[in-house]
Amino acid sequence: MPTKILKIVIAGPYGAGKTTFVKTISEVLPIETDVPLTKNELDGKRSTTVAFDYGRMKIREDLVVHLFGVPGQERFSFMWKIIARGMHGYLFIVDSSSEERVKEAMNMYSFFRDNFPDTPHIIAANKQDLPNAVDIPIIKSILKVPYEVKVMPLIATNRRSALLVLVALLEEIRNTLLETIKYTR
Ligand SMILES: Nc1nc2c(ncn2[C@@H]2O[C@H](COP(=O)(O)OP(=O)(O)O)[C@@H](O)[C@H]2O)c(=O)[nH]1
Ligand SMILES: [Mg+2]
Repeated sequence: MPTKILKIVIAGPYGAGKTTFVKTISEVLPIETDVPLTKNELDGKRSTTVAFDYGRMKIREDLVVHLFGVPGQERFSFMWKIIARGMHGYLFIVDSSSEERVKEAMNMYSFFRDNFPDTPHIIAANKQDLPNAVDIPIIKSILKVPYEVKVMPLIATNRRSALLVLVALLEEIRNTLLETIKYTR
């Protein structure tokens, strides 16, 4: 049976949890391109991703998912389109530990919506293990998420939680494909 390959992009701002997510999910040793931060960038983080994260997971004998995490900082935005090329869907991760952090995701989310309007995606509200984590409806309103787009809670360090989010995205991709077939008949 031929193996189907899905390209999934992991987007979201700096510090959202993209590298953590890819590490938690990946069955192969993930490629990381994190470098130490300069002193004025240190705010609880020791490193940042400058190229991309890569990970892979075999869902079934005939279905393999390739994960590509983009660098979150705005100054790397020229790479977002390059990495996103040919993707089947994307997961947009936000740090939901405070409203300020959620607001930091506004520009990047708009970028993805504007540049990839027809690509299936879901949003993951990460760090839901933290005590003051922001609730899903507030995230929807800050990011102006269309009603049909799913926002799911996430704890990227937890494999079960990460897998639930990945499966929800795969379902979204499948539904979009089914819709496409329906309307082109
Ligand atoms: N409490 C908590 N911290 C997390 C979670 N996911 C990631 N982090 C932390 O958030 C920081 C940024 O994560 P990282 O994966 O490097 O973010 P990236 O810049 O999007 O790749 C790191 O210190 C992680 O350990 C989570 O689910 N809960
Ligand atoms: Mg990273």
